Amino acid sequence: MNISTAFDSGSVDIVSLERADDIQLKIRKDSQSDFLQWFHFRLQGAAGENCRIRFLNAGETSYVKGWEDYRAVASYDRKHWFRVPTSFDGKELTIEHCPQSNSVYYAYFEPYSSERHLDLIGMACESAWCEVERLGATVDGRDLDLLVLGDGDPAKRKIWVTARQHPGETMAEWFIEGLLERLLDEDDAVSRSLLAKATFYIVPNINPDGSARGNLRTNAAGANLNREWMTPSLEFSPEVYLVRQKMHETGVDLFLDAHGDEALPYVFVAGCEGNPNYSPRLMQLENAFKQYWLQSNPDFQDQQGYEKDKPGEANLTLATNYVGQHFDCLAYTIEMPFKDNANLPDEEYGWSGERSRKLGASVLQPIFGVIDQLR
Ligand code: GEM
Ligand code: ZN
Repeated sequence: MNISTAFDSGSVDIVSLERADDIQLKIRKDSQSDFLQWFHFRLQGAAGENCRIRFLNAGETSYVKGWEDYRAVASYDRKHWFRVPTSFDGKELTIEHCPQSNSVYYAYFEPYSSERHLDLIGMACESAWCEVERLGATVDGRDLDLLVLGDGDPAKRKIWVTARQHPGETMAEWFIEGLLERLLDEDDAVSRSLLAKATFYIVPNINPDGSARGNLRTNAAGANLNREWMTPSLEFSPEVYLVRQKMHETGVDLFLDAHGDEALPYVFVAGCEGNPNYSPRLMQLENAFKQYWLQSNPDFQDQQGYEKDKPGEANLTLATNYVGQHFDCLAYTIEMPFKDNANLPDEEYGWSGERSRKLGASVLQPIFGVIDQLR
């Protein structure tokens, strides 16, 4: 048998590979950081074996509640991912699976590769409505890609969408893929109406280094990008520095930041209720946005989510809070589950790349609902 991680977002440490029914692994820490949760590896030579894969340090990971009712994903062809029997005893996470092939991949969530990212950029640029702009270099020297959709008319609204500040939250880039595909559909009336009213600035992956490295939460320098928005630096968090700089050039009328949540099995949003500038206008915009989304996509719900920030106590180092405060605009963190949507469970797949894509396409409805009220 063999286990390898020498591929995009591959990450796990091998403790023992002596017996298929007692494979012992450890989840690896993020670069220059103590965060740990993401895993992605290839197992070869175990076809027909009743494999028992134990993650010995699951009880020491960043989000231990993420293992309750969690099932890992597996794939033979790296395109079709399915859930496999998984259990957590408070200390170890155990996958029990009999691979049908001598090559099988296991991951924390359905991966979104660097190559697929570059294909997404390529697909978008095929459209006459979309230009790609290189904002600069990441810590490891990758291009930081910005997609600009629309004619850039300064009179139009500016809608910014970012994804994968936390690179292991791969559902965020699946979400962007679905959003982009619909926004660039010339037969879609909502898309055409939106592009007549707004310019979209979309960053499909603000942390490409962390994605390729198999990090859950940090960039190559160990920065949690979603705590860098007050004082980003070109050395430690160039990805935030460059996006923020561009936002200051264009202005922002609506901001969405796509994430995944390890523990809560729901799709939800987190707003700016704790910001110093939070106002009845922003509250009304947040409520309208949620109502439009509730009416158009039952995968979205507003009963479960993060505890609300107390007035004036928001942490302005977070993207949504910083942008909402600085630009006095509607700003939301969008959360998707690593597990499943408990309101609409899918036994075979749980929450998935495809459901994230469909959710991304559906977010155009609430954007369309509030576009004329943003200012
Ligand atoms: C979260 S954002 C947390 C927002 N919390 C409240 N109460 N508004 C983070 O960065 O920790 C996003 C994520 O990682 O999914
Ligand atoms: Zn996140």
